[in-house]
Amino acid sequence: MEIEQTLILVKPDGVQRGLIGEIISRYERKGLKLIGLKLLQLPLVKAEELYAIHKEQPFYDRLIEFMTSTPIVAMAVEGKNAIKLARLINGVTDPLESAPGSIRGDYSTDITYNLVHASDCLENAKSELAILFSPEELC
Ligand code: FUP
Repeated sequence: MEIEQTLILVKPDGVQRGLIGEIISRYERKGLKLIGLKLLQLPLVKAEELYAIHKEQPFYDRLIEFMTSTPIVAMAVEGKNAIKLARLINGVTDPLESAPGSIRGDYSTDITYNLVHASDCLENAKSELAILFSPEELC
């Protein structure tokens, strides 16, 4: 049972739809602890860094344009198995597969406009947290 830290983003659609509070409350209710939180317009270079692994994918340009279009909320959370739990709370990427009760299962019908991001492993959680937060910004 590992205490982990992970990065979660409320994507532009979540902010535009007024779902910030609803989304954050789901991680809090589960017992994950917020240790960093901010609203920002994601700079292009940071979006490219975050999604570098998808650079060759056909959806890459649309994804980058979307993620940099309007503000996002970035949060750092901490807890036992936080990385896996955050992704369970989010639901899987495909809206046809995401379970009711998950954020995507309850609120999203589109594979790109899917409301949230959460790091998928320890190594990526570390590098993604560093893209969005300086050490002084984490409590
Ligand atoms: P996830 O880990 O669930 O956020 O999803 P992935 O890392 O597989 O994909 C990252 C983002 O790419 C998704 F959130 C949305 C976007 N994407 C598409 O737009 N189309 C696709 O077919 C797959 C992913």
